[in-house]
Amino acid sequence: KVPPKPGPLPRFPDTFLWGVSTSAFQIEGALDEDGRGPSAWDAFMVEPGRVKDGGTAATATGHYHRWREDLALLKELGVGAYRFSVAWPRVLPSGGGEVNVRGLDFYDRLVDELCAAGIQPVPTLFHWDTPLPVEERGGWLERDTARLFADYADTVAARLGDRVAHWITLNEPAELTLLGYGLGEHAPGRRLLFDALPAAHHQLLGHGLAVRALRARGARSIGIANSHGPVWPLSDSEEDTGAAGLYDLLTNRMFADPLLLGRYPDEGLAAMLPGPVEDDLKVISEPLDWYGVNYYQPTLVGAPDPAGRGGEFAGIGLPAELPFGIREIPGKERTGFGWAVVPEGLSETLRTFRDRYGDRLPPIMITENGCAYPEAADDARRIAFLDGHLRELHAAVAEGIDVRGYFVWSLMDNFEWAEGYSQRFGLVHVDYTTLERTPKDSFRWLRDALRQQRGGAR
Ligand code: GBH
Repeated sequence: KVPPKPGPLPRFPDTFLWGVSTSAFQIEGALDEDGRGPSAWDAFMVEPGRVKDGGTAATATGHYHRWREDLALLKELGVGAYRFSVAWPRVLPSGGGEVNVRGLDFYDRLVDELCAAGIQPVPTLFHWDTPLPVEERGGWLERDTARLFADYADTVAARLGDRVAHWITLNEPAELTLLGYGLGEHAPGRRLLFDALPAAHHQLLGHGLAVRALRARGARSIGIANSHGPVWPLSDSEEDTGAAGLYDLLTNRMFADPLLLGRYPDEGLAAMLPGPVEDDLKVISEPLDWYGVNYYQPTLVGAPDPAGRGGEFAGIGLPAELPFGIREIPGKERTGFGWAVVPEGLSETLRTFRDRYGDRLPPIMITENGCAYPEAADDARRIAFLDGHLRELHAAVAEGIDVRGYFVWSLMDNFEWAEGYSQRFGLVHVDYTTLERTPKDSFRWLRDALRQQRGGAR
């Protein structure tokens, strides 16, 4: 069933920032070029069975060589901002020490050309591509990685800081902790379950230290991109609400509370961290200029299934020994990835943030929202998805929640981590044989919507 083309979107504030997002490892390719060192993902993706169909990011979309073409697409789309990530292993192949100037040159050119096109550069400093030598010393399980990350942030800011509009320190530390260190479905492939929690604390500490390093270099607008979504209990039984509460704690509050309130939400949780964390929390809660939310969908959570199935997280079977189980949300359309389409979960997330954090909450940016569908060109379902989410976002803004921007994930189809090339999130189709880019209907829809937001100008 193809939904009809939606009518015009309600009007967002004139200063609202419209953008699209990508990340280095998912688009660049050229992993051995210009002095780049390996990342944890370089090693992980070639292990048998790790990535669907044996896909690797060796070429990905070829963006490292085709970035001018991609910049032309951004111009054509008419976005005011572009969120990309800087690859730590391009800048510091060993994680620290010697700077690889050719790696920085790449982002320097990109930033220059974005500015020349009137598109604000919004770099993310870390989107899961930990330098392999750092990973081999324990990666984010080690406290020292936080310090190395802050030094890296300083190096990037020294080169790009005069032109960068908004900085993002980390992308989704929750996902790296849970999928990378907890369940082993992402690099580095560790399956530590609750023993993965130190990786969360060290990422948050690295974030806080990086905020200080960026500010010392004159940065004025710093945020983070965290994944958030409502957690719905399967029933109002004590077992189900308890399980949902724990899941909410681990995926939402454990990451937002330290940043916004300067404390962990639960003492039992804090006890599992490499303590004492009091002084670290002062660093972690360094005030932010804005808070980035990546929203995909709510999660329906209940007590563990007595049959011993843990349910699925991101398509991954959860180990039955976890004290919660994820269930399929009934009665909703699903994306190609199988994720439920729930636009009202976006406004619910924002209301929850307003209620929980009150005047401790800085302005919000939606740093990712999007969906995977297989259609190469006529992606009416993506248009309906984006339209639905933007209407919910508008409702939240109209209620007075201070949201300053919205970024679609993603500009183009790309390497979807453990899913390889099987899930296409792009507004632009990528042919992985020829690397040809072809805008989908959703690209033209967003271009027209942005024109209309500007009052028909341009
Ligand atoms: C983001 O993570 C990443 O930042 C980005 O790199 C990635 O390409 C993009 O999203 C698309 O995946 O219903 O139980 O299966 C997404 C984080 C975590 C969001 C899992 C959806 C599904 C839970 N995702 N979640 S479940």
